[in-house]
Amino acid sequence: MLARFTATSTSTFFRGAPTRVHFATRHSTSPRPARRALTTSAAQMDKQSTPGETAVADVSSTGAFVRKEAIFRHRITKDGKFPPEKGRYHLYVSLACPWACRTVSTIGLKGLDDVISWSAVHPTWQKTKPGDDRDSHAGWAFAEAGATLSSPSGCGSFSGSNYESDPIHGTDTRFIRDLYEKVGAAKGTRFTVPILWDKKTSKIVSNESSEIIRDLNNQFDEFLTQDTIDLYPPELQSEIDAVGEWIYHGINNGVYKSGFAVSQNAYEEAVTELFRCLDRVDSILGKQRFIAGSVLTEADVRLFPTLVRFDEVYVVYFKCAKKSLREYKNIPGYIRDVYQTPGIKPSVDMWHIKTHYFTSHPVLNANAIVPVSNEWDVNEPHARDGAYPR
Ligand SMILES: N[C@@H](CCC(=O)N[C@@H](CS)C(=O)NCC(=O)O)C(=O)O
Repeated sequence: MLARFTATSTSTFFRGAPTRVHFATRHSTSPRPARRALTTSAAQMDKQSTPGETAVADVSSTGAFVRKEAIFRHRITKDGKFPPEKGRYHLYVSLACPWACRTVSTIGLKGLDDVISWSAVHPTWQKTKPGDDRDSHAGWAFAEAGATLSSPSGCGSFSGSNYESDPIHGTDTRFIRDLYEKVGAAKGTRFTVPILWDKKTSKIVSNESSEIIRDLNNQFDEFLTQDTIDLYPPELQSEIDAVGEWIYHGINNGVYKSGFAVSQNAYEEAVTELFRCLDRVDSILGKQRFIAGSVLTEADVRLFPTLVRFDEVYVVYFKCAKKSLREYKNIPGYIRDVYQTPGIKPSVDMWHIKTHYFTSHPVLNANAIVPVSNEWDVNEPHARDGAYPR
């Protein structure tokens, strides 16, 4: 019998009914000690090698995290191989992944729900070749709504809502990796989300969020019955591109460079640059409402997902601990302002976020313990519609 306790979340971040997270202690009270010893040693091995060939393994000789480029880079264009069409494309996402959540919020902001479908995977990574001991890869898994999964090394049991089996291929695909293998992805490809999938040709159009959101913004407006927001307006494009550049390196990817570094130097370099960039963001947000000007743009869509999970995950898990965001002057109000913008809420699910990071990488968090944290109320008034500078 496993000893267990239940934590019930009342978080304001959670969508729908309160979600229960069940934690099971690892230590069995089974009266069969020989069998128990075997199970424990198998789990210990997994903790050192899992999740195998993923971003966690992408470090340089100096111990710095170096992100691999996305491989699938087709674009949606009227006269190209992948033209805009209503109902043709599906987005595979994880609600934990900040890159994937940009695509979900773009769908919400633009009002594209009836044009592009999307579905989310379970937040806890699973072994993707469960029968093969030599393949230690763990990654995104499909699971029926409400199904319970344990960490890749068998710790805990995690069930919630807002995930489902593959709505396109059914039980034919168990993992996101299966989709990449279906299209013959080259060896060494990282099996990442988001994926923009073409249902007509059974191909991956793109697995690069920055390009997917650009295309969602400007290629599908003809299918909309109502006026829609332009997230990349001509007059702000150079500013959006300029801030996007340093925010990507310093913040979006900066938290990963901090969290996945395997040397003190690489970690300190990343975390120092991260907080330099966060100070810069806070200072800009004291002069204008949004990061590229007075209106919400693609630059906010890219920045927000990193900020909204920062205090809950990155401060603890990625050691971005110099300061939490709630200590800043302008960033907390900005997070609330963006969160409360119509269309954004479906892209924020704190159960998915916390469950994913803390339970998916045995090499970083062997026992898959999810910390109890002091979530802040993102529904509080943001008070950012007044005058600037402030
Ligand atoms: N460049 C990609 C990065 C996507 C990415 O790194 N996704 C992570 C989740 S946060 C992932 O799926 N990782 C799987 C792995 O590392 O194997 C984008 O922006 O779309």
